[in-house]
Amino acid sequence: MDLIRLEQFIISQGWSFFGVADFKSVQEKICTHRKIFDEWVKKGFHAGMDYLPRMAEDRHQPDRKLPEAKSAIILAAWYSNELGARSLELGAKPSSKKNSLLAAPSSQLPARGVVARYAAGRDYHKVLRKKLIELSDWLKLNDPTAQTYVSVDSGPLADRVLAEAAGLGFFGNNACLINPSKGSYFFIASFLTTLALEPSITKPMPNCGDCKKCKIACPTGALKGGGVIDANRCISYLTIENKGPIPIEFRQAMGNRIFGCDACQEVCPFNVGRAHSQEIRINDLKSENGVGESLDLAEVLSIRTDDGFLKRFAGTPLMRAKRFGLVRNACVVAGNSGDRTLVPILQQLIENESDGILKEHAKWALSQLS
Ligand code: B12
Ligand code: SF4
Ligand code: SF4
Repeated sequence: MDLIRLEQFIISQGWSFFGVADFKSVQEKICTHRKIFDEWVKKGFHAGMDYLPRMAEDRHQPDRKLPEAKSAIILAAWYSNELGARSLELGAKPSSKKNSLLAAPSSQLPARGVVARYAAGRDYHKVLRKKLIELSDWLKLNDPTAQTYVSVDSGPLADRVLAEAAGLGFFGNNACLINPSKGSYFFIASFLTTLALEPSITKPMPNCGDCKKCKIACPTGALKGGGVIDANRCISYLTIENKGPIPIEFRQAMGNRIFGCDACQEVCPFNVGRAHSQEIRINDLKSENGVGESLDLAEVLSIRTDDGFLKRFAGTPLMRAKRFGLVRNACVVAGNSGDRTLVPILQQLIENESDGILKEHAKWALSQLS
């Protein structure tokens, strides 16, 4: 396989950077990771994400997916730069429920909820998977003996462990994979092949040193140190994966984050000042082609049916939360907003909604606004 042509094809597809790892070295890293993963699950840090331990066997034996795998190509795509959504500024820990930073600038703009940067564009699973399949077709055209297996995020592969093995970055204390010269606002996509490709030359990586900025900035105390996260406390988990209520103790700390959270990345010195090296090269991942950086709370609170939700959010990462999750989150953000113009919409929600959990969240929001 001509590596220069492979690289040219990958770059022409819009990937930001990539690395190649020898499959054996990937397997070794995954063995070390298994202990960390099992310990994490034993402590219950996976919260309600039962699919993680369920997929554990496949996840730790990637050769089950492609028995003759010899190489892994791990690809990174920027989804934002540090100039994107600013949940830190707008959604900082409220010191009181009347916090002026959280309030809508009344009479001017409708109150809005901040969408985490990774979710502002089109659904990355679909966008990146399509690119991986194109890459697979290209590879097979060049070498018909090649077999491949592709996965982005939801597949049973430990994306960050593979990315670390391919030299894309190091594990930060904020539990993200960080590229030392570029930062962490990138998706990771994994591509296994039976072709024996030349592995990338990996550079020695830095580490976090004495820095604790992410731990201090985390509004809910979800970072336990050493890159370990307790998902039960993480706003990203609570607003996206969680199928039940948002525990009362975390509601004020959510601030105006309606979907996901970036606080632990926004303060990271590896991201700050790096906007120039975080150019989004795949158009569908740009916020102008998706839901954008924030949502109008009144609009979200007025979505009464699953069909209405589908019409508004089809093809975006927000589908993951379903109508239930997004309306639940919007109630919490409304309660934190200080914007009393939302009171009638919340009252209507209480009257017309059949879901008891949503009613309770709307009541909580009203109590915060009264
Ligand atoms: C479950 C999951 C979550 C959970 C749990 C998060 C977590 N940190 O584990 C929740 C819902 C909270 C979540 C949140 C987010 N997620 Co998420 N998530 C995943 C998913 C599906 C599995 C991750 C997992 O298995 N976690 C369990 C831990 C134990 O395993 P791990 O993350 O693979 O590895 C960690 C440890 O094992 C440890 N480790 C491993 N080996 C070693 C060795 C040493 C020496 C050390 C010190 C540590 C260490 O460090 C790793 C990083 O923490 C992956 C996709 C995938 N298939 O891997 C995406 C993924 C991790 N998420 C991603 C993103 C973008 C996010 C958010 C930024 C979204 C947002 N803005 O809201 C946040 C970030 C929150 C955070 N600070 O981590 C990206 C991360 C890209 C990157 N550059 O790191 C991924 C890789 C998706 C993708 N393919 O792009 N996510
Ligand atoms: S995503 Fe938000 S809540 Fe989760 S660990 Fe990072 S700062 Fe904390
Ligand atoms: S904020 Fe500091 S401690 Fe946290 S990941 Fe970045 S460098 Fe590491």
